[in-house]
Amino acid sequence: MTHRINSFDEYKEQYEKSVTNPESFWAEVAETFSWYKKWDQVLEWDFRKPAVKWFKNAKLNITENCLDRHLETRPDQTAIIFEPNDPEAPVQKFTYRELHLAVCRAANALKANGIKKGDRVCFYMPMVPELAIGVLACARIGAVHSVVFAGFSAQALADRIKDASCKMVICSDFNNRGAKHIPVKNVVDDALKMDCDSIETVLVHRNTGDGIEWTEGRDKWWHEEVDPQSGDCPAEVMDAEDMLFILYTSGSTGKPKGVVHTCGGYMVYTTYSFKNVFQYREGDVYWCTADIGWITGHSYIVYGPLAAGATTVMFEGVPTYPHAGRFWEVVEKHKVNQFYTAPTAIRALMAFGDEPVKKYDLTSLRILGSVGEPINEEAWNWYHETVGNKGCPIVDTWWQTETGGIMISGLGGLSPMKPAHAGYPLPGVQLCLVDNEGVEIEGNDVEGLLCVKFPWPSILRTTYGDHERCRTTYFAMFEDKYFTGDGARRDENGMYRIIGRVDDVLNVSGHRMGTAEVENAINEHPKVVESAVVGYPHDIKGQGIYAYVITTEEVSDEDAFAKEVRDVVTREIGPIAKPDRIQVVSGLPKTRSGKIMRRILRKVASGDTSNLGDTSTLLNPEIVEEIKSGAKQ
Ligand code: 6R9
Repeated sequence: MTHRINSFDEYKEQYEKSVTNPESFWAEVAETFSWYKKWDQVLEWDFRKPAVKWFKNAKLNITENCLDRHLETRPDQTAIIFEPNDPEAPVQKFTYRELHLAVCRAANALKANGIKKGDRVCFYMPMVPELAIGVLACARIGAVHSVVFAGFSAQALADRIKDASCKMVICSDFNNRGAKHIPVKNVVDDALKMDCDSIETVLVHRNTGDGIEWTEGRDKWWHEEVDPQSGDCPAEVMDAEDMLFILYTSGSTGKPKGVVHTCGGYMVYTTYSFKNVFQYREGDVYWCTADIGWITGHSYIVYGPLAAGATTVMFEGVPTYPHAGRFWEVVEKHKVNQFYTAPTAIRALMAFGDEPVKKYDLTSLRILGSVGEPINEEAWNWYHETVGNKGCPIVDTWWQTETGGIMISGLGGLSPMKPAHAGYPLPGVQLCLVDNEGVEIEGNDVEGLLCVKFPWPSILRTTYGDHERCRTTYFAMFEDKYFTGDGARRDENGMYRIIGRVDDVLNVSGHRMGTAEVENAINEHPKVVESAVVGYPHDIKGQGIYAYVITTEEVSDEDAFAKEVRDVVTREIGPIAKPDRIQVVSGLPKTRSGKIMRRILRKVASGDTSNLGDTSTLLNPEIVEEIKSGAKQ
């Protein structure tokens, strides 16, 4: 396939072209895909509404592009390598022909169970091939998938099912994750007790074979529904702007947002960015360690790599099971060429030293990728020196659920690299930095709020069921710009360094979480009156969660109380949102207008109390001393 940039000069040329004539640039890229009907117009947009249409009136099916068209050129090439949690368990491989067949069967099973174009199907599953197959089966028939990370609680799952009025949930019986054995179907059963009236069917994939509860009429086995189906399932003709999926993500308010991506632009952009950032070549084996429950898994395990005809690895396990060398063992085993992971995993493995890395032959590695949060210099250097043996370029890829694909990154091996800097925008991505008033900050060696001033093909189209929320969150802050919520620096050479969120969003181990979301969960504890949550620097997680809690009565056993609070958060959201530190306080620092002054709470949480800044506007300045003296370290 064409459109792989081959030098930094070529990148500059392409970038220039993408800015001066975006429509012809993207039309040329889009020409390399298969469409039932081409577009009448490449782009129509208005950020004020927002309304963005790419490839207007074009018709396609993304699975034709991920599967069918490869049947002519690479039917016997491996599409997916599945590496199970247990290293002794057999590896499963699907060629493009086999994957096509599996997807068609699953698609027919969905149809047989009443799923039609436009219906929403929720997934709550481990990283097994059936997850990728199920997602593609939805896309095949035009159903909209909403994958919920299987670490979320029953409550969080129920909220997401209800928000999208899903008709079906697809889950597994149990999950194996490291040494853990997680009763997933059980969580689904609990969620469905919480008024999820829209659900008609629960399709259960037999993963471990352990006993589960069964609701006759509602629950069905995946293998019984899928296996007898025909392997012929014509792809539904989709408009380029028809919905492909919903993926929930946290914002600064308590309620997660259903970010909506559509078929045409998302396909074009994820494929284009995949090939260029990872410099994917025919025959390469590519591995992204993310979970398909996050956007990284959607775009860079499933859609981008498969549309590009790549071999993509799916890993069920965790980095440290059964030992801290597991990632490297898998790299050696499958001769992985591109490896894409998160800084939190790198930091966690770095703590085990070089020895678990050095045990394995990593000479197949050509490109290393990072995503999810800023990568600190120490982790960057270890990744580069120990894992990459100084011979593999690192691509530090900045992007978001809302952007659908990678926005800022080096192109593996072509672009200049600088630790902790994501680098330059991809072709088609027109960035700008603005000040608090929205005035653009020109020139280099400057810092500001990161915005994008022109649409790229995989920009979010709406937030499900609430378009106004999409407008106010992303497009109303600054006129005619998409606001990312991140602050960034542009260095003297124009390279971007992401500083982090400027809103009330935490980034814990690369997972986004709104402070309000965690506070709402903590407030469910019967003894909690009010709480405030902030992030603080954490060696492994990047950010840890620090919670300040006001209680109805005095707490005699703080440890026992902290455990109760963590249990409540686990129940409401999931274990990833558990506060690391919990401090009981008698009040929170508030301004006269009643706003919590988080600046002070952040400073105390990070142990930096020497200069708390101006506290004179506080309604209750005396509380600051109490908070300082009781700080948890
Ligand atoms: C893909 C993904 C998005 C937020 C984003 C930013 C942070 C992601 C980053 C990064 C610095 C990187 N982020 N990649 N920060 N350098 N390479 O992670 O999507 O879960 O929506 O998170 O993550 O703060 O705004 P999502």
